Amino acid sequence: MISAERIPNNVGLSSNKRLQRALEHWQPKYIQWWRDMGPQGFQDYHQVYVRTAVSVDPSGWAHFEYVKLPEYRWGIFLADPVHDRRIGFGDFMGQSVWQEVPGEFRNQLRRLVVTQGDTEPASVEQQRWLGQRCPSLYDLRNLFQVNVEEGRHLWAMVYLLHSYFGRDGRDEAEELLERQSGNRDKPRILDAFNEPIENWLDFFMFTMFTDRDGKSQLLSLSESSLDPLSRTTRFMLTEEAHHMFVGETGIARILERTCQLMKQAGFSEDVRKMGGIDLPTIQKFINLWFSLSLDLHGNEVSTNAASYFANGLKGRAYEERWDDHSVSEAMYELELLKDGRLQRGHIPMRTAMNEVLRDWYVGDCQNGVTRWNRILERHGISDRLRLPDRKFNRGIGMFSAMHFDPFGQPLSDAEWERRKDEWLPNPRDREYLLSIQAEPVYEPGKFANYIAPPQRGIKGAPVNFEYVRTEL
Ligand code: BYC
Repeated sequence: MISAERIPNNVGLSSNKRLQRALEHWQPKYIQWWRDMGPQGFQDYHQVYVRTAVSVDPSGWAHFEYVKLPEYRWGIFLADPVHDRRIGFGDFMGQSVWQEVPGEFRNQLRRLVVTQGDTEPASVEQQRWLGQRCPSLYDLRNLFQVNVEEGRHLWAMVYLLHSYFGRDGRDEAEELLERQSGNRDKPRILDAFNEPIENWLDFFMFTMFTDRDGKSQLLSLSESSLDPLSRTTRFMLTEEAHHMFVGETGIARILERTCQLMKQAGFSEDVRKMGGIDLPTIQKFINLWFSLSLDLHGNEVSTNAASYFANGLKGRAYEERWDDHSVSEAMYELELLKDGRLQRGHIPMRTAMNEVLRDWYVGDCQNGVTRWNRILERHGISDRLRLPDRKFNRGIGMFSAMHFDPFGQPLSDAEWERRKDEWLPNPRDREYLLSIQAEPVYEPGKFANYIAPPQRGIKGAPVNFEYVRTEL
């Protein structure tokens, strides 16, 4: 019998026999998946100083302890209910929110929950080798914190599938453990979650840009008329914030170190000679992960998105900040690619909801890049990092039909082939990064040469705290 203590929760698990039975069936498969596909080499002997959510109030949420990863207590939490919550947008605006899934929207809602759920284990799979190349114990612990929380996000979606989608939901929950990132026969659903994350620059960019798409999507799902989905995603957002912190500060620390090395080299030397990561390489990884994460917002013109909005399934980020919540007449202006030519045009705003969310996302990413540039400025370095144009390197949406440079200028196929290595990581860049990450740093307080230490440790602990310890 699964005890409520093993699965911290605020969904009344101990009195819900049906859910308990469903989870009893699913949990052993999850643990087996974690052992097979989770952090490689960190399953049995290592204890990690992680936080475990034991309740949704701040004191219970920030509960820290040493745990062996497969023994982490993955919990199920919903944000507190909002009294008399009403549907805030679309055709049913003003009506009471739903506590059960309406039959007519069952397929659409299931698809949204499954797509969201699929990304969570995918990211753990993508990151499973990074522990073997970590720049410090502090970073190793952060990686595992992110991993266990992605695992918990999977639990959150599986809770919804088991509780609200009957037999189909149970089948989907099993399949979430069967698809595998990068597997040719059974890949993960969205493309970015099949890309390898083989080095720590990939990891920090992923947590900066791809987890931020998690934020976009969770913000829009937290507006949903399906109240359990809204409450689940609202709590997930609090965890997502830490993942983006890991990404943004990880890159900030690399930049700090790169600037120090550039100065030592008299501003002229290639920092690779000193074991650092040069700014052009950092820019290429921004280009890659930003463009992959733009794709995760879907097509610019999407009837799916229009219908999600009309039916109240998925809103806009911070829906309450908009004036018009029905959006039945409004038009949206955007750049369109028609017959191979770029032109500005207008489309009904409901069909542009993916693009509206992407606008929010681009703004949020830009704020992060601006903060990174302050580090360069502080060191008196005139180079600046930038987001590439949103047409660059797209695999989804209308701009995927053509090639564009990072400034948004169209390119012929031949020109793209000739120049893409200038803008995206090439095999030599990847080889170099692996070469400086070949030896993991497991000594407390020590950091790899290419990254500066953080300004402070975790939860008041010093930077040289033993965040991961080996029990042998
Ligand atoms: N890759 O009408 P469209 C996170 C397909 S990340 C492959 O635009 P829609 C996290 C689409 O399936 C957040 N295929 O689609 C971060 C459809 O195919 P079919 C995850 C794609 O549905 C880090 C066709 O194109 N959250 O949480 O409007 C670590 C038509 O496209 C892609 C969600 O996904 C793609 N990128 O928009 C851990 C939220 N994009 O069926 C976690 C839920 C589109 O016609 N999902 N297609 O053959 C959604 O809201 C929507 O599914 C999407 C796509 C916004 C993703």
